[in-house]
Amino acid sequence: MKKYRIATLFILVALLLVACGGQKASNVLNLYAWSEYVPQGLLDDFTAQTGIKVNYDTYSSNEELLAKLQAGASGYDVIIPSDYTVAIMIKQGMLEELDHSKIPNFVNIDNRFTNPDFDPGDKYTVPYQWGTTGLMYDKTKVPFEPTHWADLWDPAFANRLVALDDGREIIGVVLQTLGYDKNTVDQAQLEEAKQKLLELKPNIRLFDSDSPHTALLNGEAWAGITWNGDAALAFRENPDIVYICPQEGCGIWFDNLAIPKNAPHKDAALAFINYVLSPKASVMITEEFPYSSPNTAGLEYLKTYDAALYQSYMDFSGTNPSDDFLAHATPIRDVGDATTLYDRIWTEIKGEE
Ligand code: N2P
Repeated sequence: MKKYRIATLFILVALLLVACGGQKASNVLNLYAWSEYVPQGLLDDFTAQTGIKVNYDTYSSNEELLAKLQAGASGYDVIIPSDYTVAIMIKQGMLEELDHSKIPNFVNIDNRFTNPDFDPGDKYTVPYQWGTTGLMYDKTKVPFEPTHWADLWDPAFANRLVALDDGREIIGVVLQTLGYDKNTVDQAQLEEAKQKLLELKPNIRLFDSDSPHTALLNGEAWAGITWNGDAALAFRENPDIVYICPQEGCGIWFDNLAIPKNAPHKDAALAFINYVLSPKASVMITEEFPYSSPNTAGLEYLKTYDAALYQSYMDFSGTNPSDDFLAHATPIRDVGDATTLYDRIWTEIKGEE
């Protein structure tokens, strides 16, 4: 009889421990992020400091991230959606609220990037990197100096362009070329953009969002529609690379760390987010994937850590765009139901190979 009572007691205590949140701290973190975006050295350092092992799965567009989560993928702890996708995810209840008491390094973020319109009050996200979508070219290869997106339609660029594999970005550029709002929901304008994009296809050698600068560096492509960090990587290898915001206007975006709803390792996710906002992690990010940094303390640290790298960051139009560059930059917005129209056009364009 006594034996049973002791056994019951044990079970009760065990149940109580679980119920009181006596769970063990997580020792694994599942990161789902853009490819070529989070340095392995950063992940290794985080593991060395915390004992938390990081699995890094990649995607190449916001649409891929959204589709995967909407299809029910539930194992991820940290994701890096861009502005308009954050807005969609908040609307659909797909993100956990952040416990800011666990993210003291948030003070390192430049307040130009806090409290953004897509996440008022920073309730669900903190900034990771930001940047532009512009025109990159090799000035020793191009037949003439491009200043407009429209220049890319010139037959001299036949099969010599690389373009991001990203429907919203590329259709957005074509809309800008036509003088339309890049977030239009007007069906006729979108149809016109599709025709215009079909006319550009003979000039597009490849669609690549992961490493478009590779095609420029190896000479396959002479110009391209790319993100700033990729242009910065190309410029490091080849000073003849130029990156501009074309006359019709370019793009601007803000990528953010967030925790998907019901993430299995929320404690690890918050520890990771706080770590990524440290000056040391920030420098690792800028060293390897030089998009623009929203981290003031990180940039301050870079100045002393590697003065030459800091100088090239400050001097390059991709990493440190001028006010004039930014004045012509427009963000992608959530277009609601018209999203299916953009998706259909993009599928049709891509199917036309
Ligand atoms: C990195 C992708 C940058 C994300 N490969 C652009 N929002």
